[in-house]
Amino acid sequence: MKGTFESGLFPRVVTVCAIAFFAVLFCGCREKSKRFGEGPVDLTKWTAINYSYPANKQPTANWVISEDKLSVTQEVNADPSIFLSDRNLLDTSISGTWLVNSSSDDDFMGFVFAYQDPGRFYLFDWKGKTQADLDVGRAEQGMCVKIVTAPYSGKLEPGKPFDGKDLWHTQGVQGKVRLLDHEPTEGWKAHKPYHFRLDFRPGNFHIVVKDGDRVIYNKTFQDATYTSGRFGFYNFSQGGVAYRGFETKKLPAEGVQWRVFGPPVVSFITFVGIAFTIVMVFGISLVWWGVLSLAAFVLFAVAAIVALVLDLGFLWLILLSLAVFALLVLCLVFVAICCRGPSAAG
Ligand SMILES: [Ca+2]
Repeated sequence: MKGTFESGLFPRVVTVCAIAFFAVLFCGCREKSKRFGEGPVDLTKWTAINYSYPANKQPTANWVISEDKLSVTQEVNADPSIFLSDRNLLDTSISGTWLVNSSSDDDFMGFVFAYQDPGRFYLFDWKGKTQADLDVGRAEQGMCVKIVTAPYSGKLEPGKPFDGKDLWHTQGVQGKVRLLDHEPTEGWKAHKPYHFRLDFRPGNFHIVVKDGDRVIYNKTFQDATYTSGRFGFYNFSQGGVAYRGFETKKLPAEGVQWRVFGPPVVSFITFVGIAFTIVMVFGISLVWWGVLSLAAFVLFAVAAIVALVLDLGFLWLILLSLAVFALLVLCLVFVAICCRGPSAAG
């Protein structure tokens, strides 16, 4: 035992574990800073993702942000485009208004969410009028929710990850776009503001579209293809669409009890089991088992409270619990070695 202290093993183990603990905490806080907060959505750091279909001969979208940075207009009858947030949407409600400031055309506007990359996201779109096109298929009037799962090579190229029909065809395209829901609602009308709201939680989301107080679309979906990701305004072949006054609000996370306390509780029970085994195998006093179990309880409770107060994501709570777990197991091994040392010598 003396040798262990003299060799500086204990301080080194504690230092390494403390660094790991705070590294996890730091990463968790950084991750949190990438999520939407509450209040009006500032569009300054949003970016355009523009797809290109050479066969369409349509120009590239042009997103123009207002002076106050709170609204944006897509001005051109263009190939599909996304105006993408810089933040992730998780356990959050986002709402705002959009309208078409143009009397011509009847194509798509909408939203993407849980965006992973240019080929993978959820898409909500609204087509003004049914249109069957020989080249690209039939786009039906109304609102759709689609799951986009197109392989993305890491570079946006003409016709990739989509070509003309993929986002046009209401029924979707195998291997790229799967239709989750199509509601043959009325088409959108020009110069009329529509209110949109999306409540997004991992594994379920709820979409409401209203014209004033009149509800046009109101549906909840259970799907876990993508459980978090960025949000964006979507436009396909429809110029003059203004997206404005968007704001976010935190949602009470469903199953929050389990999500906050689950990983620490599981880690604690596992640790107590491992500690008991080591105590028995090494013939150490059960007092040590009691002391370490109490320490484990306190540390895991602290981890859960830290995660709750800092509003860290579920993944970071798991990592935090694992860091605490590693710290405790190392302490346990240290105690086992120290306690065995003198008896082996004697
Ligand atoms: Ca058009």
